[in-house]
Amino acid sequence: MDFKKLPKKLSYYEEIHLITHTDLDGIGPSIVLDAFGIDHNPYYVETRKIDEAVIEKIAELPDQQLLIITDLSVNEETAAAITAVNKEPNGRNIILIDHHASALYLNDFDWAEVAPDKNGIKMSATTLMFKSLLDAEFEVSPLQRVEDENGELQVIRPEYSSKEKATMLTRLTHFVENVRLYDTWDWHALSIQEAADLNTIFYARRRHEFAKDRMNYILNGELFTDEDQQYLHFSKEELRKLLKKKSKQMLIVENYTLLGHDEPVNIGVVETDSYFSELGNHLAEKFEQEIDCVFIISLIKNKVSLRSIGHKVDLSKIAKNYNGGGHPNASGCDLSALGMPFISAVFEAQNR
Ligand SMILES: [Mn+2]
Repeated sequence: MDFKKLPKKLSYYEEIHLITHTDLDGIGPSIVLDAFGIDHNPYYVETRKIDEAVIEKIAELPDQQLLIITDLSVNEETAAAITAVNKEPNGRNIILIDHHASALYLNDFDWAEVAPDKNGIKMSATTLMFKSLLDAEFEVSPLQRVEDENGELQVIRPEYSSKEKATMLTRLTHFVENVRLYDTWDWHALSIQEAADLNTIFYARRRHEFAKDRMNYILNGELFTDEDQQYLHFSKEELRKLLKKKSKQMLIVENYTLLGHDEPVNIGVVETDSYFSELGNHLAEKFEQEIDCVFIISLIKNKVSLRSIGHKVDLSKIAKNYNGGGHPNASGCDLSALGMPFISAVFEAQNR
């Protein structure tokens, strides 16, 4: 994909759709597009539902409309469907921007850009979206959505001075970097708490309110609202308690063989449904001598969050074998795919 051609392309389309991930790095590209004044319809999709969602969208995508996919990757079958759409003469087009190493094969297609890192810096989807728009010489010029007399949201495009645009670009850059720091876990190594706080607030707030308040940040310079600040204060205490409790509860499944990894591993297993990354990292560090990775399971959600530190295991390869995917140190898969052998091993660890 020649992203330099983006500006011409974006103004050419009658409507733009964005299919993106449900996490912070998923909403990031939508906020970036808004900040650059590019109106679009966002759809938030779980990793496991992406192919279904894209195929469905293709079926209803009208002529002269663009679909952008960010922070998610499609399988080969969907990739073939996208290639076919892009060859049609009706002006429909689909592009994909992702940073997951497991999606590198999509770079064979001219409609995709997959870059896990650039110049030695780990990328996030939000950063890649931001960079491609900057490279394409887009200007920060936030569109705003206001309710009209019928309660419907109308897009307005205020005029900004070049000084205002420069200030807003600095703020947007800061927001984008915080998303990148969080998504790549660089915030942890660099001890940048603000990035983790941004993620906490993302999960605490309703998605559209989060987006609206971050747009207010770009306009006014206040990253967290008073309500956000109060929540952060409360949640830090909650997190401290959770880390302590789960450190005590963690079971160790020893010498367990996983698909996608040659040697048997020791797995620290806990159950929770919040703070996966904070908890996973905390346990992986605390029990570095005893375990190779942490599996955080949620039976209700049929979800397992895989976390590790260092290079002992490539979790993305393991997760791929269990209906999931992700990064070497942070991935996710289905509990049902790990299946009864794993669950039995957990019970055995419990009885030891
Ligand atoms: Mn991401």
